[in-house]
Amino acid sequence: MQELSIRLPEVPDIAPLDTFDADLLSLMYRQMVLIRQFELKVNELFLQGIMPGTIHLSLGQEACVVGACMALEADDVITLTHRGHGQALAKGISADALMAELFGKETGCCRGKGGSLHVGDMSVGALPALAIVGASSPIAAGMAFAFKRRETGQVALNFFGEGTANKGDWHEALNLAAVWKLPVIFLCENNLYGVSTHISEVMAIEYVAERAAAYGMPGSTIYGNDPIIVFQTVMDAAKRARSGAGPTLIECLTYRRGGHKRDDPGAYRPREEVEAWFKTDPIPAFRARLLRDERFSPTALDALDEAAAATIDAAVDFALASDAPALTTALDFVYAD
Ligand SMILES: Cc1ncc(C[n+]2csc(CCOP(=O)(O)OP(=O)(O)O)c2C)c(N)n1
Repeated sequence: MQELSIRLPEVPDIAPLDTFDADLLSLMYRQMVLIRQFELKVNELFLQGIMPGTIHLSLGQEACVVGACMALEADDVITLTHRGHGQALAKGISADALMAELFGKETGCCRGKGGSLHVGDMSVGALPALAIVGASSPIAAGMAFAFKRRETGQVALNFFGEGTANKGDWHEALNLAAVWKLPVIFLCENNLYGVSTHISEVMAIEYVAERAAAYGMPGSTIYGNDPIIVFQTVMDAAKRARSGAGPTLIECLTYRRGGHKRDDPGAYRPREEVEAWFKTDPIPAFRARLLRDERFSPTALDALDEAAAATIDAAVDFALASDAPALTTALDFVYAD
């Protein structure tokens, strides 16, 4: 068996932000804070026994999803994973619609029929999540195939975890996407663990992106706790996809702050690894980086924090006040018309 090796974060040199538009940076910060606060609230409600269902949180992975989604156009499409709350909010699903979905209410983004594991909304380009690990990669390639055939100029972005990269359907998707030069981006949120299994126990290579070469597409492993690095890498990949040059594999190194799901304290993770990664928490790091730029002040960023908190409180009120779907709608959307 492969020996478990501790992987500590390597934080790259951070470039100055002055070439970036202040509105874009504010939005990036606001989105990351919104996702963080959304999930902290969901966790709190879950522990109080108010929030039903099982919940996979993406606390700590906010920079990956915000950087990636902000690099896409509104009509580009993402596929979501079981850890999809951040992906959904980053692509434009409202906190109201997402919270209501988690409560199984008819005002939810899937009309209360999906729950946490199946969130999405095609009106904002977020394909409802599939809980079957790996199943969304061929679907992303399929959507990209349609975009190419119809010459729409759209791009599909497939979110997945590093554990998923060991599944057969994932490999088939990458192969076909490369052979047919499909406009798809495969974006791995590598948080080092598939449930409790460390990457070094299931992969004999160090990085998922090394596999790109085997399929004939570019691949890169980047620091995933900085939204600007992710944003720029996905922008390049999207440009390449739109130009007809084909797919790209991007691996974002990140870490989940909690366990795999709510009943998992994550005790299998070495303390040294946890402590090192927790120090790289993307939100305080990005905040500190913004504050080194004279266009941002603590007061302005505090105001964004407060606005996000108000949005989440309103989302909880909205969800609790909404009705459950009527029993008569149980079979709606099960079959195509
Ligand atoms: C085909 C399939 N096998 C097993 C599972 C159970 N399962 C759910 S999430 C998960 C781990 C996925 O790990 P990774 O792809 O790294 O994503 P992460 O949970 O780290 O975000 C597993 C094994 C599943 N949902 N689908």
